[in-house]
Amino acid sequence: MPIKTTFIYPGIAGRGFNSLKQGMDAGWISHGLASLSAAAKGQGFEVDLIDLRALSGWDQFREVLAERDPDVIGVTMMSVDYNPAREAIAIAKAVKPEVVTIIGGPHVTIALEDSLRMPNVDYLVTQEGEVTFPKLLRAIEEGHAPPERVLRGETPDLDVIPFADRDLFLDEWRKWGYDLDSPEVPFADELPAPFVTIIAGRGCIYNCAFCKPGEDYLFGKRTRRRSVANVIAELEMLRERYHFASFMFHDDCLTEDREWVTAFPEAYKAQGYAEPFFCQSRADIIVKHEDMVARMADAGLRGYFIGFESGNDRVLKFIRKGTTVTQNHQAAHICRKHGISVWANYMMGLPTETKEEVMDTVRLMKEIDPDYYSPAFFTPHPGTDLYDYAVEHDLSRITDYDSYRRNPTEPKIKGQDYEFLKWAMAESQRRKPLNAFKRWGHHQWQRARRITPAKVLRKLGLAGAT
Ligand code: B12
Repeated sequence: MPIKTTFIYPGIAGRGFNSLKQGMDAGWISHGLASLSAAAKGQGFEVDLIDLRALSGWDQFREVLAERDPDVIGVTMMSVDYNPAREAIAIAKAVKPEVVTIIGGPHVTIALEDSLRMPNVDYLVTQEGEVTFPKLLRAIEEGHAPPERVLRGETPDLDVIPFADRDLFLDEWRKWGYDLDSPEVPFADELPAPFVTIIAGRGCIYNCAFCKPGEDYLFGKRTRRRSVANVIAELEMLRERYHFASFMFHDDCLTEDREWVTAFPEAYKAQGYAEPFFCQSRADIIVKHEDMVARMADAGLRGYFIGFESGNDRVLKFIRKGTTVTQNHQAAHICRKHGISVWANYMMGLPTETKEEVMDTVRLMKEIDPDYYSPAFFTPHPGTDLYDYAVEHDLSRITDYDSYRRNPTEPKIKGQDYEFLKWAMAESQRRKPLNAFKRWGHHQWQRARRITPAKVLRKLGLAGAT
C-alpha cells in the first residue's frame, strides 16, 4: 500500500502561530524539508506539509492533521523548535496512534541524547536525510521497518540530489490564502520581489566557538560545495518557475572557496543574469581578497552579511572568530567602495565580556555605519564550545528551549547586566548625524539603480521581449 507522508515545519518559537510572512524568519522556506520532499517525491512518495506558522493554533493543527490523515510524519527541528515539535508529535499520536513519527534536523544531530527523550518519536535520523529518509519510507511501506530507532543519515552527493522543492511550502501557503507575489519574503531594499533563497553547499571550514563543533556533526568538517553548473541550473529552474528578481545564498560562508566565487560570477553573467543577490562573508576574506569583492559586485552582489561580532580583539579571540577589529573596519570600507551593502551581525553579552568591551562594539558600529544592523544577545547553543564553557562555569541562564530564539529580549548569561546591554544595543544602532545624512543619499542612489531596463519592460508588460 502506498504511504503518505506529512512534513511538519514547527518554526513558531519566535513569532507564534499566524505569523507567516511576518519578517524573514517567518517568510522563508526550510531548505531541509524542501530537500527531503524533493528526494521523497523523486522516489515516488506522496508528501505534503503542515507549516505551523500558517495556522491559528493547536486546535486547528489537530483538525488539519486529521483531514490529511498521513501514515508518516516527518518533523524538522533546530534547538529552538523543540517545544512546538514535541507538541505537534504528541497531537499526531493522539489523533492517529499508528502514525509513524520521524524527527531530524540540527537539534537531533547535535543533541541526540536530549532528542531521544522526546516522547512519541519512532525514528530519529541524524545528519543529512536525502538518502536515508526515502529508504526509511520504503521500508515502512513494505512492512519491514528497521528495529533500531536512530538512523545515521548517509551523506548525499549535492550535485546529484534534486533541487529543493519550494512548492512543498508554496502550495501549502497558497491553501491558506497567502499572496505569493514573492516565493519568499525579501528583507533588504536591494533585493526586490520575487525573491528566493538558495544553498550552494553545506558546512563551514572556520571554527568559531559559538557554532563549532556543532555544525561539523551535521555536515562534516569540510565544506561540500555544489558545482557552479549545478547552482546555475537551479537558478534556471527558479527563473523559469518563479521569475525571481533577486536572491540570497544561505551558505554559512560562501566566499570561503575563492575558486567557486571566481567561477560563479562569470557563469552568472554568461547566463544573462544581473539580478541582485546577497551572501555571507567574513571581514578577513573581504580584506584579503578585494578583487573577489569587485568581481562579485560586477555580477550582481549587492550585500554581504558579515559577522563582525565584536569591536574588541580580546573578545574576537575568545570566540575564535579569526578576525580582528582592524579587519572589521577595513572590510566595511571595502564594501562601501564597491557599492556593497553591509549587513552587520554582532553579539553582546558574551561570557567574560566587560562593559568596556561592549562599548568597543558600540563604537565599531558607529564607525562602520552598516546598512543593516543584526545584533543578538549571545545565546549558548548545545553542541558548541561556548555552550560547554557556559555550563562548566555555571553561566547559562537558558531554562527552556524557547530561549534559544532569535529576538534578543531575554537574559542568557549570568553576570551580564541586560539593562545595560539593551541600552548598548540601541545605542549601537544610533547613527552619527553626518552618517544619517549620507545614508539618505545612499538610499536614493540604491533605489535609482534598481530601476533596470528589464524591470521597466516587466512593468510595461513587455517582459520576455528582450
Ligand atoms: C537559513 C538558516 C536560518 C534561517 C531559517 C530559515 C528557515 N525557515 O529554515 C533564519 C535566518 C531564520 C535562521 C534563524 C535562526 N537560526 Co539558523 N540557520 C540557517 C542555516 C544558515 C541554513 C539552514 C539550512 O537551510 N541548511 C541546509 C539544509 C539542507 O540543512 P538542514 O536544515 O539541517 O536539513 C538537513 C538535515 O538536518 C536533515 N533534516 C532536517 N530536518 C529533518 C527532518 C527529518 C524528518 C529528517 C529525516 C531529516 C531532517 O536532513 C536535511 C537535508 O539533508 C543554518 C546553518 C546551516 N548551514 O545549515 C543555521 C542554523 C540551522 N541556525 C541556527 C540557529 C541557532 C538559529 C537561531 C536560533 C539563531 C538565533 N539565535 O537567532 C535562529 C532561530 C530562528 C527561530 N526559529 O526562531 C543553528 C541551529 C543550531 C541548533 N542547535 O539548533 C544553525 C545550525 C547555525 C549554527 N551552526 O549555529 N536560521
